[in-house]
Amino acid sequence: MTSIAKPPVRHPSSRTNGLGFVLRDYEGAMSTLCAGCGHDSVTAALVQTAWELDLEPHRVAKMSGIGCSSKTTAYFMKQSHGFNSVHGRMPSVTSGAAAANRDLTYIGISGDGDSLSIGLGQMSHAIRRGVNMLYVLENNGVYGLTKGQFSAAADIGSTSKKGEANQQPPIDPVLLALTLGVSFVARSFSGDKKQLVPILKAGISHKGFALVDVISPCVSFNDHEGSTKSYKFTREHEVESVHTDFVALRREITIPETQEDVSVVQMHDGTSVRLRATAPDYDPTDRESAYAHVRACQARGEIATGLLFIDESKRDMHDFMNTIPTPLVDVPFEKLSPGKAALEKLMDRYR
Ligand SMILES: Cc1ncc(C[n+]2csc(CCOP(=O)(O)OP(=O)(O)O)c2C)c(N)n1
Ligand code: SF4
Repeated sequence: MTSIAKPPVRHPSSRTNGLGFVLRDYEGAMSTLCAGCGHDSVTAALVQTAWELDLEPHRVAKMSGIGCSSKTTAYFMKQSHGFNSVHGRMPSVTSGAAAANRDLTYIGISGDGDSLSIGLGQMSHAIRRGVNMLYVLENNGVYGLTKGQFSAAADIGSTSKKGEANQQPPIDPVLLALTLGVSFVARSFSGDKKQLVPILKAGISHKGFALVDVISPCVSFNDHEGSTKSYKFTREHEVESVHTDFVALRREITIPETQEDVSVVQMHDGTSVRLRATAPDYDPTDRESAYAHVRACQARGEIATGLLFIDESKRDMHDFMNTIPTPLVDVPFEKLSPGKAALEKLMDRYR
């Protein structure tokens, strides 16, 4: 993402999306992160995702906690709602917001420190509840904002900038989410926009909790030889589970019969996509094999990326709680709060 303020003029030949907006309309404030920080690449992917999905900015709520990662929400979709909460508390604030207004698109951005240390309980319960949100975990293996302490995602033996080796086992957010019953989980790399954008699109379009763990190197404190979250290490150890692409729900597009490894599919907007099934035996709808795949990659010192698991049975927090279809913010106050007399009557039942 840019660290230089750009003039707010629109080039006459800029492409517009279905709402008539250009890509720049989905940008946010100027980034204050270090030049080269992976989090800024995630921002660029989010800008692209929101533009391509024709998201209406005023129907989006960007939620975050504290950390360099949590600043991301300021750098995209400047016309959207946003809430920058206390360190680790983004999931519960989002749960509350989603309970009150089920009609907004919730995009939560967090760090590995924010999510896996102070916010571990919060993230776990948002997964259990199936809060309908995209949860992006910008994972750099350190606390960037507080200058490079090991986070709970740091691998055993990976070193700090000064050379000290981490002794404690890491928490893998993908394995944790699978165990907690997550209905969508994927992993990607900030340096791989081609893979990340379709995954973010799929995560936003998924009904229920969608976790996207993004390896997002911290160039100031964790991009050195001994790091397992550096650009170099991630590029060398990435293993894509299946080639991922995202097609929005419209008229059915079928894959043409072909003898080739690559299928060319025509899209609604006139463009075409090339699909290559890299791992034909990988089934992203089987929780057990997703778990086994991530563990096997880990054992080989590899990083499993791509869409790792999806369950489209379409149950989210509102289904579990059996709430009404109308967002609570649109329900008249008298209905939401029937008054003192009704409360007294209810309390009488417990006396
Ligand atoms: C309650 C509380 N405890 C500790 C802190 C200090 N603190 C600020 S950000 C942070 C960790 C940030 O790490 P991470 O979430 O991984 O984000 P990054 O900066 O690496 O992107 C900590 C410990 C705080 N702000 N509030
Ligand atoms: S300290 Fe690290 S995480 Fe924070 S902005 Fe700089 S590179 Fe990014």
